[in-house]
Amino acid sequence: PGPTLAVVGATGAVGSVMLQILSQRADVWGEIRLIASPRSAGRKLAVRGEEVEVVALTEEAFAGIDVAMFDVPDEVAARWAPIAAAAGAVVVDNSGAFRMDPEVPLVVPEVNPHAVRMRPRGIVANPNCTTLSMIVALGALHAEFGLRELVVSSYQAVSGAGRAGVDTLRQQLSLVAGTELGTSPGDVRRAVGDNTGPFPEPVALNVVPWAGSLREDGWSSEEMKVRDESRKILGLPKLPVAVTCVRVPVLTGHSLTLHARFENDVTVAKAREILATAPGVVLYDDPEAGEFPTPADVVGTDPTWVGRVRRALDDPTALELFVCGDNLRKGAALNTAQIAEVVAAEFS
Ligand code: 11C
Repeated sequence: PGPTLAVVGATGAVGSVMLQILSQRADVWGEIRLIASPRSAGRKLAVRGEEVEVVALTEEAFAGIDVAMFDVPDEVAARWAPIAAAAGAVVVDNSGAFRMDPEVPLVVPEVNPHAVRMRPRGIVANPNCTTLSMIVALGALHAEFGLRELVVSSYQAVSGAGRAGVDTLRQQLSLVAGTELGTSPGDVRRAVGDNTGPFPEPVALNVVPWAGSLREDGWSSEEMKVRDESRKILGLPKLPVAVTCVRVPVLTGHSLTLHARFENDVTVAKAREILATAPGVVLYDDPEAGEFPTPADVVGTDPTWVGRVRRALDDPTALELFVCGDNLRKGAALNTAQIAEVVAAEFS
């Protein structure tokens, strides 16, 4: 049998996508153990067509585990990932706790797979879903053209904020559907009430220019993650990056607009050739036919979808792009599974 795998946080929004992905991909694993908080212990979840009982997160739960995928809040990962690593597991962590630790590689298998081997703490980090929703396409363009500067705006789905985000949008939509709301100032806010869930403002019939928590000088944590993580993954520690993160009333599928400036002049033809052949990327871009990716069409799929490829009107070294990806799949569970598979290959 292959190496043993633990899924920590198996009952969460990303955890359940993880179990689907493990059931769909080529099976490289021996035992798969499902781990969650003590209150979920005893539940049975389906993976690889079998019902598996969830066990509580304890030190003993990692006995005999070779690889442990974590999808839990930052503070839970900060405490338990080192315990799992000390018990002998290679940890692949999807929280923000270790991403910027210089002794923890931050890996996207299509972009920097070699980084997986340099893991002195026994921990490999998985990027934030917003970074992941663009970085495969951007990495392919960087490999050819050499990235010099990046300006990003995100259009983030509510499932990035977990089950609470999904529940909030569904509930708000049920309150505004079929009404005249959205026609006078504050009417949506009054209808939705004070309970805006994990978002600072109503998200139904709205866009909210905020994700995460407040950082210095008015930046949000999500914006800082996109900047810091992109620099680390691409190996460009001084890359100028400007980011604005925005939440939109989409259940799943993060989208981003990118203005990417490169070392030399670029052509749309060459950019399209790179994007059409890059692993993990689908170019879907035919403006004459009105074809471009949207989150409603890419949800549930694995690739990073790219459309609206244009050369900047005022800068021949820059490209404008629209990218879209499933924030729970490539944005979280799929990339974690891909990293775990790279580690699993070391066992054969
Ligand atoms: C969101 N990207 O859409 C965030 C959620 O650092 O893994 C993921 C937070 C993280 O709200």
